[in-house]
Amino acid sequence: MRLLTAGESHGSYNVAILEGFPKGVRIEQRFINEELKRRMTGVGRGGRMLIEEDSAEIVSGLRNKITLGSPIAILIKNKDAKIFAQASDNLASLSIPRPAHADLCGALKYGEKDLRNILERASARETVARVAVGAICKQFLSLFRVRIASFTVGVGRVLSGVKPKDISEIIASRKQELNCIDAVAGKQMIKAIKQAQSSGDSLGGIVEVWVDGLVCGLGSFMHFDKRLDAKLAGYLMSIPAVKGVEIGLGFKYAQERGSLSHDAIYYSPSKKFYRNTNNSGGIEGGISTGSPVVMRVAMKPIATLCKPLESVDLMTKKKEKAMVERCDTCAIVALSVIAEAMSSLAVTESFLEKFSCDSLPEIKRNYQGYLKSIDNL
Ligand code: EPS
Repeated sequence: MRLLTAGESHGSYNVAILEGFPKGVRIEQRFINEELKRRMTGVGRGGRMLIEEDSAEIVSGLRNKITLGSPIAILIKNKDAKIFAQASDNLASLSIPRPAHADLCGALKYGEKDLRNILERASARETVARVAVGAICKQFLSLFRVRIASFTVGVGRVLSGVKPKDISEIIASRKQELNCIDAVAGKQMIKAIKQAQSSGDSLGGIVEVWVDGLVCGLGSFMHFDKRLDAKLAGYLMSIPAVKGVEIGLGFKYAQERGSLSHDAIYYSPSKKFYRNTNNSGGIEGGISTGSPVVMRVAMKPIATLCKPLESVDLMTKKKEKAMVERCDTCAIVALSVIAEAMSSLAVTESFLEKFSCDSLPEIKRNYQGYLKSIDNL
């Protein structure tokens, strides 16, 4: 599969084109819109989310809700459109870059004096297109009982120590305002966000994503870019503001002794091969083990500060406060939804690599045949 997204933050539309998605899969636009709505929620979002009503329009690749195997094109309209491909706007030019945003490096790289021509594409608004595609992939994966869910582990320095028993507990956490399964920590996180908001500051955080129901055997050690962990980490790192990804025990794995941390292997005729622990995070040798894939994603604080940092005007070279348009304080719930979407995309790609990519009946045949073959090993 190949995904292409297009669109400026305040252009007319965000666009996604997904090529290589199999034929014969029923897609509900309603589910895509539910995911887009989830992306807009959470304490700490800024004024833009009060303006937008994100919803997807699928304009090609389906007939009567069933995929045709042709590229799927999706449009998401920006209500707050103020720049246009064929009409001039009256927007003032912007010249004071925000630290931590793409403003300065983008301007230097592209030889640009008006920072609007950089920030429009660098904005995290682009993730609406990815969430729409993630919702398509989730619908495909659900046909094979694969479920993807996430929860908030931390906001700033407030961390939750609660570990979920299974993915159902994570799905239930969506009812919480901040998507946190630890109600006490969740309240402290909300308080931290409100405090940051009132002082014009911003916060980052950590989310944990689970992919449950994958069979053993997705991804490969045969070549570096076929590794499932490498693909997932790359896709998660491509989310704006993400600075770290861990799989399983992650950085803590490096501090443990192998004898105390590797997942010992057992066998019983009913369970077949199994493990009692999942420190690998469901991936060994770049291949899914059959245990849930568990990943943590760390996001830095939002770049635009209402109480701006020092910067320098590109035109005058004089010291100035960084520009402020509109500020989000924290986008941790959005990160959860986007991380689920990128994980769905990565896993679907590996799934199609293993079981073919043309039509759903063929994929189902290959999948069932493979399950039989590993059972009989
Ligand atoms: C976003 C839309 C943007 C920001 C935010 C994410 O809208 P605006 O720039 O019009 O306020 O709220 O952008 C960023 C965090 C960023 O880094 O650019 C959205 O739809 O998610």
